[in-house]
Amino acid sequence: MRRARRDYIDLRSDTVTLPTEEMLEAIRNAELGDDVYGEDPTVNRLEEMAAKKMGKEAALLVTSGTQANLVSVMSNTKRGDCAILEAECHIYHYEVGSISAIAGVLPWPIKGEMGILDPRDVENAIKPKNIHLPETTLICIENTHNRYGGTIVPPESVKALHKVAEEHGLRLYMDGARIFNAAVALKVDVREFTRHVDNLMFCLSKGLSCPVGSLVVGDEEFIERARKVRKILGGGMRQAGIIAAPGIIALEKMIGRLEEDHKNARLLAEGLSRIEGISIDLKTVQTNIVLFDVGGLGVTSERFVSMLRERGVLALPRERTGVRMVTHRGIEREHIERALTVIEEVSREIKRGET
Ligand code: TLP
Repeated sequence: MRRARRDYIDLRSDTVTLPTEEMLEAIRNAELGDDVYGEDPTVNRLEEMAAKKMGKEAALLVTSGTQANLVSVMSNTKRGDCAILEAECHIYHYEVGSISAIAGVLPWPIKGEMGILDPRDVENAIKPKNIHLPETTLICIENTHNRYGGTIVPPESVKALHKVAEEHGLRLYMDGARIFNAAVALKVDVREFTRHVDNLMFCLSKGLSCPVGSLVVGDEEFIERARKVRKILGGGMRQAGIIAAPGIIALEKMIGRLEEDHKNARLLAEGLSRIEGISIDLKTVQTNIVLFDVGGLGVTSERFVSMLRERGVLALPRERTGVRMVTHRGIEREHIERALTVIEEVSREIKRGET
């Protein structure tokens, strides 16, 4: 396998991870069939494994996290419904408005505390029965929460939201793109989170290092609907065992190592907190995402990120002065140390007015 961008320390996202040699070998040797007919044994095995791991009845392999969220929203609602979600969540910000454009659902954003919705705010937002109003049928949460910096929505908060959902006859769905990061960070079984939601998705192609794929997980009836919705969206795949094969390895072997990414994120965050002109809220650094602000240096994040790039470090600019870095497999302690040195150099240069 040839690796692109070998010379960069790529901290833009954990989506940039490449498959392991073992994954490539598994792809090569995967037993295949036509998954639209339900005949790909490798896909079937991955879906069974995923359902079991999450403590649910069934699972469905889809192409991406974005597709997983759309399939799930559509399978949990009907057109014209209203879905309550956290105001900074991925579904609302980064999925091209598909919740309204394609699902026909009215998103009802509520601000949470570090990504955690207050059950009272959720309860207040549920629409009463009234001829003028859409029907609220779904609550969406995100765990870990991307835009708050990989923060964890703890099991007790998920449970409290589930209680509200149950009392009002709504469903609770979790965008668990990085739910294993949350479980590893809290050292709990992932089912501590999943038992309190009706259904969820998680991604294979982030910290778990697979090249493609996400899984939607829930009860049999929901997954049957989701399978049909996936087909409507053109997401029915044929010999998808080549995607599922590395997924099986991910579930068997890649979860525990997420802890390393969390340690590296901590190291990075603590280093950043010592650099003058950079501000960071260490409370938000709970898993593998590090958000910081370069406003104190008097530059935009675009400029800051482009200066890092010139020196071999890749990061993502966020809004005017925010920067995001994400740790993942392939980023070792020495890369973090090197990145910190580069960030220090760039910050000093900016302060001396050399840019
Ligand atoms: N997030 C990506 C970008 O889209 C921002 C990233 O680099 O973090 N839910 C959550 C919480 C996500 O963070 C992402 C991806 C998705 C859904 C969508 O997954 P993909 O990229 O597979 O469509």
